[in-house]
Amino acid sequence: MALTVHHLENSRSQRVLWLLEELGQPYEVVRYARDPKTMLAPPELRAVHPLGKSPLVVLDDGSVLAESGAIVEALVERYGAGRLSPAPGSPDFLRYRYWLHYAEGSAMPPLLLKLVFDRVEKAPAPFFLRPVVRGIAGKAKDGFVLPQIGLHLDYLEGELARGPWFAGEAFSGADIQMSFPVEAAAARGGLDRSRPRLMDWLQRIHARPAHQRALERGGPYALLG
Ligand SMILES: N[C@@H](CCC(=O)N[C@@H](CS)C(=O)NCC(=O)O)C(=O)O
Repeated sequence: MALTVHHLENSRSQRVLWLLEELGQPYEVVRYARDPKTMLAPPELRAVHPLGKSPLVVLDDGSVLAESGAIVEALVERYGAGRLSPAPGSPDFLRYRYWLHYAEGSAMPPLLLKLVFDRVEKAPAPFFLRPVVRGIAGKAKDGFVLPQIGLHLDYLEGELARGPWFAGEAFSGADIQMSFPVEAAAARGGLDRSRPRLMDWLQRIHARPAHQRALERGGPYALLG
């Protein structure tokens, strides 16, 4: 059985294709389209894992991996042979593991809230409720969501002053895992040229040949900006 990536269009699973391209590890892709109204994954993905969320990877021994940070860690461990990870036990390895967790555990929640409140603001509502709904969404965004996104972006901009890549001098799986929140921030979280190190990092990751090969395997990816 070949290693298989269950890939939802425009999603976090783009990172897994990119990682496998960086590793030169052969894999198969099963593509899924989002429901155009809800943007959710189709129910078929629940046959692979009960949550039906992407990415999902089925290893050659049939084990199913979910949760992108855990997937990146497991694939680098299994196929990396020392590549894409700092030496275990080194200070950079601690940073590497930190970013694998931080991307989904800390960076994504405010970006997801921004997406949800943007949609609430635009959702159809009876005319007499519209000002109330928009007022609540606007207050949540201005009072909490946008300042939180700004806090994270300032932090990340500062971290990239320590070295060219998130886990130090070498490109690693941490950069792959961090790509989704930084791309989401550029697409809808206000990340722009005022944070030049993050923008430069984005340019450098997008220029990698493996990143481009992954786009060919995964299909159009709207988060590239
Ligand atoms: N923290 C999880 C999040 C998984 C997740 O929410 N994936 C999104 C894709 S970006 C998804 O499948 N959304 C469609 C749905 O929830 O139906 C991870 O990093 O793997």
